[in-house]
Amino acid sequence: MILRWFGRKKPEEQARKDETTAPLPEPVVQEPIVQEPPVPEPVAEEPPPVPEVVPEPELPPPPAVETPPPPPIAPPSEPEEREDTPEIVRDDLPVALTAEEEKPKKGWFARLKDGLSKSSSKLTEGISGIFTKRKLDDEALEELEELLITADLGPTTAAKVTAELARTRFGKEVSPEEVKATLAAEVAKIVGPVAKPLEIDAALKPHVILVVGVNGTGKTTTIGKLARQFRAEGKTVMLAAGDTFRAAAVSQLKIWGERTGCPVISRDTGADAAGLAFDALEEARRQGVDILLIDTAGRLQNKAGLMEELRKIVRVIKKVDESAPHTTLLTLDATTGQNAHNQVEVFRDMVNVSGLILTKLDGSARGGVLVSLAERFKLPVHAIGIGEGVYDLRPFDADQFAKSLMGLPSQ
Ligand SMILES: Nc1nc2c(ncn2[C@@H]2O[C@H](COP(=O)(O)OP(=O)(O)OP(=O)(O)O)[C@@H](O)[C@H]2O)c(=O)[nH]1
Ligand SMILES: [Mg+2]
Repeated sequence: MILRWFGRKKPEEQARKDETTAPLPEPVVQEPIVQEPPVPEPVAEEPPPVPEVVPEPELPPPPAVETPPPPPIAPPSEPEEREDTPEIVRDDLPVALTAEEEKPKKGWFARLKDGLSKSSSKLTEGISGIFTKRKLDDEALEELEELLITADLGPTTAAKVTAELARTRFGKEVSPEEVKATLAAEVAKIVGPVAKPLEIDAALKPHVILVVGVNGTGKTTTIGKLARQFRAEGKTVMLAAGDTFRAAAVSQLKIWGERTGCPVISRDTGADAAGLAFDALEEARRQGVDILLIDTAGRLQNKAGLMEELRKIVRVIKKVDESAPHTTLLTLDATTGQNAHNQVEVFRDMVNVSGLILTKLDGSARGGVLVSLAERFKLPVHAIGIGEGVYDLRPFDADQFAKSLMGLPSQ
């Protein structure tokens, strides 16, 4: 049976209420696996006994992790030595859970609109500038196309959307409101086909989700947010700290594990990531958990060794379950604009990316990139991140996104 996570249609307030009040089931916590020397062909281990723990009643805020923006993508043909990769110091992560998680007070649409306000104000101000008391002539269309390109909608989308406006309104006086409404409808048409809920196959124990992406794009944070949502739905979740490259990456995931009541399988820094993934999958199978979320290292795109590591993770987990990973999520940071296109190309060729999650749509003026990604790659967009909080990941809704992007009300 396929359960559609994100698929429920409810009034916003009710949905939020359900989510915040849903009791988390009793989790089991797995002691981290003690590091073993890297093994080329990993072998399953007997796990230690599993203690019962009571989950935190409330979710404290996520760790304040400072990550520099992802570097520009270099062609994969320029391998660098792994040893040369600069270590990002993130050892200042909080270790104690103190404050309560701030639950969102505003409805989802309001928060989406707030989040996209930088992108939408650029567009709406531009549109008002072009169309106030003006006929839709060639010059106005050219200016509009230019504006859409600078808002990261991409040249193809900009041309298509502008042509549609010209088809119906050319030579007529159009108001900024009419232009915005037409553009929102066109954007919704383009992104509609890719707005697909993340489907979890309940028959799989576990459904394996591999999370990949350039460093700093939000892989670990997205895993934490997803884990909370799955747990709130009563599913059992296990996390695998596949970013064995940095000690801080493991501790960051462990914090998310504590916060969401999910066991975290980890090894020490430098351990073989594929071996860890193998162990985690065996353990998840043994415990019969519903979902295994595997975190991976960033900086893969210009490091042949690390790229190979990602492929090896996939190869090795297939030895346990030929159909795994069942979902491969690519996280993309919306603030990187058109660079996200290169990232999709690189990761799509490397692993079989099954869907996208656009993060950091809040505070970015480049939210339009989602439209050009949809147009070009047609990959499902499962969810969008609009903040660092555990509640700031939501299913991608084409209509709401298009309206928010154009600064229009939801109705
Ligand atoms: N504003 C905002 N910040 C986000 C969002 N998602 C993640 N972040 C922040 O982005 C930073 C990087 O997120 P991580 O989850 O550590 O990214 P990562 O891909 O795991 O990074 P590496 O482990 O270095 O590869 C953190 O400070 C997060 O809090 C989002 O949707 N909005
Ligand atoms: Mg990470």
